Amino acid sequence: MSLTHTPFDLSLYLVTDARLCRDYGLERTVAEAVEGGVTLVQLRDKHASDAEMIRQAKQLKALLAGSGVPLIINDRLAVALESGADGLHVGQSDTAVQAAREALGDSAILGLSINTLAELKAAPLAQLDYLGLGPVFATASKRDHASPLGFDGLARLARAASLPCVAIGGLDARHSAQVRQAGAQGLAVISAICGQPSPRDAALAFVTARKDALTP
Ligand code: TZP
Ligand code: MG
Repeated sequence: MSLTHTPFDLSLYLVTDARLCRDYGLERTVAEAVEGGVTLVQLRDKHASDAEMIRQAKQLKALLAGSGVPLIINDRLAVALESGADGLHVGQSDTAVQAAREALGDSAILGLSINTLAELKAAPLAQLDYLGLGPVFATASKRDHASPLGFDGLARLARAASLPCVAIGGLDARHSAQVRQAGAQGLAVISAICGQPSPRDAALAFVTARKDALTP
């Protein structure tokens, strides 16, 4: 099946954490991070109600209008449907991919978290647009995360995957080249941008690292 989804670029994928963004504010963090070079934003909130998350998603959607940066919702299908977001990211124990695709339609961007080759084998890839591979390293940003893959584990999964992949977990700008060498299209980050003194400069550091890696 070929999906006619919204175009997206996994190069620098910001996953939000409202608590980490507290000093700066979620909207300002996202606005500055996009100025700095973030290419995709995922609204993730393990504490907010659906209603609160829908309100936040609508605000972020308005803020991102015209930027070409899509907004993806973590886990909550109802929020993705209600808020006009561009897509949904699900974990292994969230809404089933098939059900999410049916509810969201073909134009939505749909991503799935993968930590093992068995999960990759079992994934309904034809229903998906991208895979999140991780965690690459242990991280305090996700409770009870799966075992860290390291760059070797990341490369094994990225090589076996027939979809675009974004790496996640304990990453910062210094990891840009190794992540790409491992075969992932980009880096997904929370704490390397959220809660940083300047989210704009933090995002720019990834863009600079990428340029440096591409310059012979
Ligand atoms: N999934 C796997 S690791 C992770 C998620 C949501 C957290 C990534 O946060 P950080 O701060 O970039 O390590
Ligand atoms: Mg989840």
